[in-house]
Amino acid sequence: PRLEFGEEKIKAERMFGLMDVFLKNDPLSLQKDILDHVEFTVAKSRFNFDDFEAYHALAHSVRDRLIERWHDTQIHFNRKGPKRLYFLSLEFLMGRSLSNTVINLGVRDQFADALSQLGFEFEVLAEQEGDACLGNGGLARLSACQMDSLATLDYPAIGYGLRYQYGLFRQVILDGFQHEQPDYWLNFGNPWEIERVHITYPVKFYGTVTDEVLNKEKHKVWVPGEVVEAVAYDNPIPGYGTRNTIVLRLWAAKPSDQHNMESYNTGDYVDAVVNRQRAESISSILYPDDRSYQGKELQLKQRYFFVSASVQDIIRRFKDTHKNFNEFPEKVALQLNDTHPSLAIAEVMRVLLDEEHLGWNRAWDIICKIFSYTTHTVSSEAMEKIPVDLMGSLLPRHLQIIYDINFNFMEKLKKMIGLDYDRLARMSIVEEGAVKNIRMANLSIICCHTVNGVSRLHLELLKTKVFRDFYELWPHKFHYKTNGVTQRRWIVVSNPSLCALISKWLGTEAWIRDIDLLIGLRDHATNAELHQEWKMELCNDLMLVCTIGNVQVSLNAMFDVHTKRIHEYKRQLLNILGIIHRYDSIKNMNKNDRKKVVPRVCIISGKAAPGYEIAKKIIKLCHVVAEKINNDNDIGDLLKLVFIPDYNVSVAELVIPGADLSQHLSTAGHEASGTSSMKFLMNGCLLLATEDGSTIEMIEEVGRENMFLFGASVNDVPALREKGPALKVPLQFLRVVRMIRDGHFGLKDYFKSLCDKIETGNDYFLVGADFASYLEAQAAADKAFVDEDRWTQMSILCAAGSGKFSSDRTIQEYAEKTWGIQPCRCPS
Ligand code: KOT
Repeated sequence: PRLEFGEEKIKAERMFGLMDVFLKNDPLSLQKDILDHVEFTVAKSRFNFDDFEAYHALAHSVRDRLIERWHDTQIHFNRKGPKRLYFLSLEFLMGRSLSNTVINLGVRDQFADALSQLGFEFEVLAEQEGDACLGNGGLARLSACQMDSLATLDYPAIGYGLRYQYGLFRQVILDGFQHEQPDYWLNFGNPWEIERVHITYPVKFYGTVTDEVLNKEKHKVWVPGEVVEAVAYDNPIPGYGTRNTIVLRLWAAKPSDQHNMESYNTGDYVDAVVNRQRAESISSILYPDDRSYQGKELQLKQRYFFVSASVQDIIRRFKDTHKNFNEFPEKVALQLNDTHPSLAIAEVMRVLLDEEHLGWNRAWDIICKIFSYTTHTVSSEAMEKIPVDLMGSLLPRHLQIIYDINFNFMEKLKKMIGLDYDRLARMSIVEEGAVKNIRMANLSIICCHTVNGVSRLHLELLKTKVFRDFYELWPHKFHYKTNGVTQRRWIVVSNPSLCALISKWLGTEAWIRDIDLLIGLRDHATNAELHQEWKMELCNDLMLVCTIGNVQVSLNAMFDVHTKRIHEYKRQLLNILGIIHRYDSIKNMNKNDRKKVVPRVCIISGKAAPGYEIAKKIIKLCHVVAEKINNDNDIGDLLKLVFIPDYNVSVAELVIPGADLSQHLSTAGHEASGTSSMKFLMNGCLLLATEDGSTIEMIEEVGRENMFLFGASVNDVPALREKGPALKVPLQFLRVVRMIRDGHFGLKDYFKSLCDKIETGNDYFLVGADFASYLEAQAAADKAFVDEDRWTQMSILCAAGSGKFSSDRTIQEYAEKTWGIQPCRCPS
């Protein structure tokens, strides 16, 4: 039986009194814990185990400490009863956990010492861990950074997601072509999760809705056609410099025991069991994203499964301490990470109406107070639309509710704007046409109290283009919170030498929790001693070299990095054309001029969505160009091109600290924010970038003179596109495209469609129009690189000015302005 609240309180107090009997972190205790886990968890002899087994034992010892703090945090939150944030996201890119966890717990050095006395090296064991890739890219890594900040800033928050059995596909390159392999990441066990066999909820699908009378009132009853069980897996997320440890709760689908029993009595037993097993497929796979929504049934099932389990969990937690729903909006904030979890709106409405029997007006009032939504895109193709037929068959009751919400909204809208049918049609949740669709963005805007963009420019585009009709109706709903990344992972974990250097020159480690202090580096930007140490630090290249396989590169070269998902708008093609131009220019230089060339190692890395043909061609093009350049003895060290396969969080952790220059080339107006640029900036890497997304805000923070900016601005883009075939492109551009067309790198037929895409008149992303300006920025980077002092100073100023781009700042803004939550710090 559950303890009464008062009893729980007494018990908790007793527990806090016993704090010093909890796990200890002295070397002997740690060694004993690790060896016990070798013997009893990994089940190997403590006298004979390898690195992999040692990693698991180590991870379990760390996990024990995490669990302890997490329990304390939970007890503390339960006692205080604060408003909680529920962060709903279908994607989290957590990467590895070990180093991040021990650093946040403040026990890294203790564990490293304990291990070394056992004859193991911490770093070597850390390498044994695989990445948790439960997401596609920017949006998913952002969720991970935000969880770290929520924990560190002591906010009472819970993250909800799906426990995919297959993470994002692994990219394998064969003969320069991308192939996809499944990432069955749980194969070797996952020490970072805690299976909660008792925290399960039934999730219903299909079936019919009937009217029933209960206590003289009419109610809708949904009789499902299929029921699946959701099981919770908890992943503790420790804060840094605090005892607070929050949780990321991921749901896995299991066959349901209570339902679908009929088949057992009537049909074939074996068939029935096999059928039941199919339930697990709901949470089995992460959909690779190509930014075009396809309306697949399994994907919709997956999203509803996630939403329903999370909503049941949230309502159960609330009802544990509340008798009615009056206080619900004061205790619950629900954040939708893009529209992917937006079915939660209809689900909460359904529960309040059909299960809690609240009237429509009361339920609707609650909905409007609890939901907020962040959009991560500027492209309307990426906006989620669910075919009405699909929704009607899978979620019949939700479709009714969405229709009712829409009806009410349309009636209200007509009164406000009159009978402007075009506008009414654009703003309706239901899109009419050959296939009727539910527009999830419209549903979200109508039901959320706040819609956030992810950079200032993004909000501007939402207001003037993407959501213009809605902005004109409800200007107060629209805001932005510029994205940020966590300095814990992106400096402290991945670049420990830079971390030590920063702490030394700031005279404190406090910047790890208080990023504003980073600006203090500016005071030393011209200090010769710092320059010396900073330059040594920039030579981190060595690490990078180890990762780029069998291409010989010079350490004096500029390491020029372009890593992100392969997408036309991100313009990896512009980079490759620039490299071909550089190659061609060097080939045509005399000996003297060659001496002035700044050697470059160009690194490109990123995955293409499996069905995205053009993106896959770009990867192949990169490989054929690399093949040609890297094997040209005449070029030697002056230019190398390397494609690093299977880009993920761990690859990013290696590449970012080693980069001198990083490229962010999106056509202006296409990148909602961009977050990799923030990680490079924090690491003192200079940026070659367009004025897009959050770059515009970086210019304000570090100064235009410390960046290499190029290309059309957002305001220029429409006019340039308008020009069509009359658009001027430089001769150099025509020349490099001609080289590809003529088969200079082979496969001319294969690359034809790629060349056609950037031909004048066809070049939607303006590769040709921006080419001259791109080459100028590249030349400026070369020039700055040879002036070591100037480069070093620019690098210091970039790191110093990167404070704004910490997710701590972002989360604090969300907490204060959107969610209305307060820190709730666990005593330590
Ligand atoms: C994917 C599908 C539909 C809608 C949005 C996406 C999406 C957007 N996935 N990742 N993003 C990126 O999110 C980042 C975090 O906000 C941004 O920095 C970046 O510009 C987006 O492209």
